[in-house]
Amino acid sequence: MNGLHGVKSVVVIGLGMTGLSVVNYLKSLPLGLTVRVIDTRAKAPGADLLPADVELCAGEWNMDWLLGTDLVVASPGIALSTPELRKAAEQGIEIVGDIELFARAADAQVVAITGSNGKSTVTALTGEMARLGGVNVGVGGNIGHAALDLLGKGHELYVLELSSFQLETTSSLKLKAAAYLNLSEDHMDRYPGGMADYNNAKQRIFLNAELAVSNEAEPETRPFNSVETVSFGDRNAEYRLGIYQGKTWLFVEDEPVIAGDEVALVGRHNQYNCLAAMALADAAGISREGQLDAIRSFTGLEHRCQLVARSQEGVRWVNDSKATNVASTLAALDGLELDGKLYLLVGGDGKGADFSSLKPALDKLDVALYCFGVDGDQFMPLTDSSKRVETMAEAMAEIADLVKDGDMVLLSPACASFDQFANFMARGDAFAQLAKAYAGVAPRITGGLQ
Ligand code: UMA
Ligand code: ADP
Repeated sequence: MNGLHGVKSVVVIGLGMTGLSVVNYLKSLPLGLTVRVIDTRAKAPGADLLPADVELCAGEWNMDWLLGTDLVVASPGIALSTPELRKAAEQGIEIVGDIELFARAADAQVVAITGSNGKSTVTALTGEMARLGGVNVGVGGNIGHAALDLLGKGHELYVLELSSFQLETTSSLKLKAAAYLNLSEDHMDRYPGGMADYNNAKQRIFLNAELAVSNEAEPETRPFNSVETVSFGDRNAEYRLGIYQGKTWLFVEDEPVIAGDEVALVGRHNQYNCLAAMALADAAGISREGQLDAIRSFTGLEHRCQLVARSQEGVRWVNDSKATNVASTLAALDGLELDGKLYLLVGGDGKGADFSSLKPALDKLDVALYCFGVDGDQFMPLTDSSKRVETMAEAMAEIADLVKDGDMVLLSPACASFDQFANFMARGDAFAQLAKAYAGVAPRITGGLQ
């Protein structure tokens, strides 16, 4: 079962992680398909790993290939509005993404997660719940492990993180449950129609879902279609935070299931992330015991509010490089209480965002704002003492001479990294390396800020 009946030739657009997984998958099928790849980059990242019988056109479009094929598989980094892809679509050529191919071949139940922030955390946590609940689980998608690479490994459950780009090219993914965590401004360079377009793409997660998991506080995350819905939140949500024996607990319906202070992840946003993961896990039949074991032990992923160094003087360096939009930076600042000053590093590729909503959160803090990267200027009006620097390293060097006991240096840039780094991981690694050097002590890595 692969849904490729009648297809003889496929053109794959993009040869990054997705494109390569698509090529490998297509070549593994006993269909004798002719597979060709177009990548608009002169140096396509996966070129060295391409099977010898797969032709590559790099640095330009080959319209003969594109318009002469039966099927196009587009990587998420390529917009469907690209004129060449529009032309192919106008000529009636089917264009899908890797997740659609996965959907047509998936051999076990699937749950999936989308949203502007928290996707990777909820995906990894749900996967951990399944693993600790004794389920052979495959975790992948936008989290950094191509979904097609999970197939054929005997998994009993798939947990997929899905970006809006991936959802745009997916139409038949059957989901046991689908979570839409939140919606905030991001990727406006890809959605000229604004937030409505971005939301429409995310809503596609519910197209063939048995259960929707929505955020009670964000009506946009409720399905447009009539799929059964549960929500997470504070008030009437099935999965909610509430007070029990004088402290915050995570509730399912009326039952308090785990105290907030037993959650290994830090911050209120992460307690909501746990609730969303529990809703998905319940739908997938994962035991409550496995769920709670994961909530107690999962301290989070790298580059998300991660303490990477602490000096003998008590200065902390925190890597939140994955904060690539305003809402994620706001989540890092929310409830932050410091004895000293916050040195906040922001900037990079702003993706057309409006950063003014950071101002109220910054006004509440004793903060020195360092603005770097191609869109650094856009942050300058946010505080009176903002400093413009060219690079993150330049800011780090300057800050190292200023920090005192109780201060925190936080990289939570609210921007993508592509102007100066290969990706957010490279940016976070560079920060951590400098932080360790300036702290002058062996790092103590933990999952959170406090
Ligand atoms: N590109 C070109 N020409 C091409 C193809 C791609 O210039 O012909 C550029 C794109 O504009 C983009 C870059 O190359 O900047 C990478 O695009 P890609 O589609 O080749 O990316 P992959 O390496 O396949 O990685 C993708 C996801 N990346 C994107 O959607 C941009 C990865 O998510 C994901 O982990 C991987 O598939 C496996 O599913 C990363 C990401 O940044 C983490 N996602 C965005 C986000 O989370 O905000 C959506
Ligand atoms: P995504 O995969 O959607 O980018 P991550 O789990 O990688 O989400 O987290 C990205 C950023 O968003 C990090 O800075 C993290 O601290 C922050 N974050 C995580 N969960 C939430 C949430 N529920 N609301 C807002 N920000 C969040």
